[in-house]
Amino acid sequence: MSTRTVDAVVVGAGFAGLYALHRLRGLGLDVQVYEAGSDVGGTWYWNRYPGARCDIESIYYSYSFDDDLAREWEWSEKYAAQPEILRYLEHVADRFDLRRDIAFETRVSSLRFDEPTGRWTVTTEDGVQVEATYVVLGVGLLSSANLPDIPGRDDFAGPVLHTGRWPHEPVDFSGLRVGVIGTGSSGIQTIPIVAQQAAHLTVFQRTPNFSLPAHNHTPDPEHIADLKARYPEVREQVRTSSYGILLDPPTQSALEVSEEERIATYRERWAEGTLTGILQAYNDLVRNQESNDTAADFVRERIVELVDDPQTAQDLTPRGYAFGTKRPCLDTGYYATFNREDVELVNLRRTPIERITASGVRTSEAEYPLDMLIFATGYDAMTGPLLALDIVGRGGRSLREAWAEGPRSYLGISVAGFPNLFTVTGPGSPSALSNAVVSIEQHVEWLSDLIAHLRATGRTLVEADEVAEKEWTDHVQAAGNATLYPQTDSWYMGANIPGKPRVFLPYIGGVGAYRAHCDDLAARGYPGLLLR
Ligand code: N01
Repeated sequence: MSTRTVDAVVVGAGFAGLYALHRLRGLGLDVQVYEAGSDVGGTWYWNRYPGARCDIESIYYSYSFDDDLAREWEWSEKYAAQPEILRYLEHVADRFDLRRDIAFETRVSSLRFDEPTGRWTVTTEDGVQVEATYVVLGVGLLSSANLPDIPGRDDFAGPVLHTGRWPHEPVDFSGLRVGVIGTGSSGIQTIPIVAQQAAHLTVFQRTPNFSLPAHNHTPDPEHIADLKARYPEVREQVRTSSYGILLDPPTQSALEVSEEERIATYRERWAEGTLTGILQAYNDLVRNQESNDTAADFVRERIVELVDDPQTAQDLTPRGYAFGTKRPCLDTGYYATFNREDVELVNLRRTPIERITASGVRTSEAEYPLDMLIFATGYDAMTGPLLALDIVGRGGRSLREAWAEGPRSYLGISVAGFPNLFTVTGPGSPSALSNAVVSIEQHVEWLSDLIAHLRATGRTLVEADEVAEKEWTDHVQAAGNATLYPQTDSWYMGANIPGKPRVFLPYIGGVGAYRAHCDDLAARGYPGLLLR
């Protein structure tokens, strides 16, 4: 059987893969997309747990590449819930006729670079092979579910769910004793909803998180009309901002203003209900511990106000790490949920889990009988989804070998020894520290312009130069080391996965500055990349 040859293979049909397909098609390329799910959506296809919604305002957490799409689509909430975001992505797939080039329920199992032909052989789990000149990996940052190896994990007799692999059919919690392990963004979103239905909910918390109120609501039509009326200007502001959202950059240190002024500012930001409002109130909150303490203390005081039982309030209060260095959460009624009689918090720092049994969870202190267990235990972030693919580049060297001591990448998009392969929002790019959709668009546009440049100049191969890759990788670490992030155990540092190298995974230089740097490189003929 002859192997089909295409210009490009795209892996994943979420925000990244869909836009990559659209853009590469626009260059006249023959593109094949592979997607493990049965439809488009990526993260928003898999994360169907109750309460799942974005925590960047929907008006910005959407594509900006098509003015008509942006003007016509109406979000029903400030922070849309998962079903609406999924409908949006389905609409995009229909609108741009994307599905015809996507093979669904098809997981890529390996990618091999063939030096003589300069092409990638992409093999799927069902054995189909295709050859491609370019490979675009749009596999997401947070798509490799982490199911921690807790003793007895497989012994539990009832249903075991992971928030990132939620069933398609509705899950009924009525009358059930439900346990949730994990209190990151997923846990914090789902816990209040599960609590409303379950007979009893036990929350197993290892590290308390800083969570801020979303104050979600129907968007003000006048505000939306105003944004849409000046859409090109708004889009430009978002694209050149630090985080990919509209926000006036802070100019002062938290320590430059009086305590009274600071508290008033934090109160205002708390009332606004955004993920970044408090963290971006001052310019040194992620760099200076003393400044950070002012914001952390403010949030801690709010937690104590919201939770009735003093011990539970203490257990829910984060301490020992800087506010923002573990990704903060945006919630709807999270802390108040612990005021319910039928909700119990188990502090695993005081009483660790000893094992999961057939009928529940046993800690060092007690046995918690359960009918259903939900793992909200996160992901092997950023590198996990890439390393799950068996990628072998030039000279038979695998990506796993190349990244054994942590990811190395030029701009977070290209890796030395892996020609014509692009990692959308890969480690070393702003990605996780930004509105992912804005960062995705920037990467997809930049890489498709690069491919257009190659074609226009008669080149067939592009690959990161090792020296440039080292310099960029060092720069990413230096930028991270100038902040408080590396002091905290978080998925940004790979610290949530046993044995994972501890490096700062995203680039903290800011979306706008990063874009300007990438644009400058493009204008100068792509120094740092070897074009052959
Ligand atoms: O995962 P997490 P997540 N025993 O890694 C705990 C994005 N997101 O799925 O902190 C007991 O944040 C772990 O404890 P600890 C967003 O970027 C966005 O919630 O490691 N507990 C932690 O409490 C987010 O940051 C939205 O001590 C264990 C939790 O599980 C990222 O995805 C919604 C454990 C995992 O928290 C990941 O969020 C959802 C163990 N063995 C997700 N192992 C939006 O709102 C882990 N934990 C857009």
